[in-house]
Amino acid sequence: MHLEKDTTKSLALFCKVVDNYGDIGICWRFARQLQQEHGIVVSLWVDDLVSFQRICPQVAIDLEQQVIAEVLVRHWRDQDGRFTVADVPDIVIEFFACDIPLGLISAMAERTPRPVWLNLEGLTAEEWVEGCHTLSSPHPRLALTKYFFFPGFTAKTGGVLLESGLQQERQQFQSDPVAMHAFLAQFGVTAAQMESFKIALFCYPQAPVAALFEAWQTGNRPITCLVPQGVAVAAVQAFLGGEASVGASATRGALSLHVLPFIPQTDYDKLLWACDLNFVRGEDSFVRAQLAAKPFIWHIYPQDENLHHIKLRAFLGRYALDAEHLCALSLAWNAASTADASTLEWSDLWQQFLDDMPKMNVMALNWQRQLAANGDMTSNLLDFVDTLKLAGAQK
Ligand code: TRH
Repeated sequence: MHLEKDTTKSLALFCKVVDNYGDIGICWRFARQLQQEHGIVVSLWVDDLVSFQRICPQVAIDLEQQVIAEVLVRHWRDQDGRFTVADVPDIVIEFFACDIPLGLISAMAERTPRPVWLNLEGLTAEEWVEGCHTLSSPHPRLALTKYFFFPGFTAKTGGVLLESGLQQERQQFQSDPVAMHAFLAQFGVTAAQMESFKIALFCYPQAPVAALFEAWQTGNRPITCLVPQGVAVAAVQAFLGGEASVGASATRGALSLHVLPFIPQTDYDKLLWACDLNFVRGEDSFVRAQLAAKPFIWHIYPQDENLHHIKLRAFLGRYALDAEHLCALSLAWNAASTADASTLEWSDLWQQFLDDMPKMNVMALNWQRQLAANGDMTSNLLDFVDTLKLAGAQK
């Protein structure tokens, strides 16, 4: 396959789905932005089309290659592919240290000029990232250098994925109650529930959802909780007293629950924008909640030896230093509290958190502005590519 054009840059992005939807979620968002906002000819190589289809229903899972939103999507089946110099694009990106095919690396070494080769890393708020962002790693045998690109929350990192029109689109949607209601009404949210405190729930199965449902149910503020299908299934079924199928809903005490379809990624932002509070997880929904400029609780992807607790605290240290109740609920949600889990009073944690909403709304808006001030990750990455080219690093 030949991707070169005279003036347009070409780029191949390699994505291995380790788990769930975040890997392809990030790569798909990134690929579209590269194409739509920078006119780059993008090939997205992905090994798991089934996961991809869940966030992007247009994906046909049986095709070797297909074009979606002007991105060439290629099913990455194995490491054996044969590549010639003509197949090598200007930029090659491996997401999260996935090993790209050896045949491609050999062809990359033979191409003049060499392609820019980047490893796009995972997002963390830890400080060490600033020291590792854009570091180079020369290939042990070939005349090729790989560079590490770290997304992040400070100006010394690559920033986060942020589409150019996003904030305007969000503000427009959030200032249009009719549009917000129409969006939520398709999931069964009534006019009365529109006036309640609305929560979108996305988390890993081990989150203490039942404890929180209990606190919401017995609280005095009406709550409408929207849960995409497949999320928190055990607690949702227990609350509903039946299958957690799309369209199922129930009200007990102050809590009304609706099970939604898993929403296409292009619409997921609207759910976050329309709710008062978002529970998110992993990496991509976590970033989208921040860009929604609304308070959120993050369920971090679990790692061995509770390494994720370090990452969670690093983030809270940047985001929520002055918000003790947000920190307390976030730590409890992630089983990272110093207190014994069995002694946690969820009703108190929740009520204190809720009382802090006005302050957290301001914090969320300021944080979103701070992220935007770091520049968007895609532009930052392409600027870095240009600096490498200017420095002749790819000759
Ligand atoms: O799905 P996640 O848990 O994904 C990941 C992966 O597990 C990955 O291996 C790990 O490295 C990473 O977390 C930290 O959570 P995430 O990152 O939020 O991705 C979910 C994607 O699904 C995101 O692009 C938003 C999208 N989504 C929808 O499109 N519709 C929906 O209804 C929901 C709930 C999510």
